[in-house]
Amino acid sequence: MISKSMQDALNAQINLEQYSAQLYLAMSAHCAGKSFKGFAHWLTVQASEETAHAAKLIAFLLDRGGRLELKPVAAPPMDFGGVIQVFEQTLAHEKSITGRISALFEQARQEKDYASEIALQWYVTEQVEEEAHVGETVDHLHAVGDQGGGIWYLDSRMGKRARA
Ligand code: OFO
Repeated sequence: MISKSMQDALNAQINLEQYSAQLYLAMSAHCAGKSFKGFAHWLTVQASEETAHAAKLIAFLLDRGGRLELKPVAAPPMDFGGVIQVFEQTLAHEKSITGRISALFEQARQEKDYASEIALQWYVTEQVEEEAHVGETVDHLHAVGDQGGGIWYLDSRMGKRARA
């Protein structure tokens, strides 16, 4: 049986993963509004991954006999600036999520909750991948700037991301 403190922490993380999905859908709509259909597509796929991250945590919580407490999901912003700013904000968000996952992992370790620790390892690895991909996109965006042909090339490349 999972501890009350770990149950609360996992419920909070589920809410954050759901917020991440909302945030990326809002960013996707923002990019689509600027006719950057490829960046919009990439962010929609990212939003569905975030929903899957929440679902995976929910399944784990229930398997441990925990209680799911869904809370209202905060509304994301509607304006994000240019595409470079969109992906800079994505990177900042992912870094903050990495911090939350690390804190959860530490809590599991302190509580000697080995099952949670092992489940959270997947999220630790996932965050490395997320930060690496988004960080690379930010570098590419800085290299091409937000004017000229380079950004349209990047847009078409981002549009090729396979659906999760
Ligand atoms: Fe769930 O990894 Fe991004 O936020």
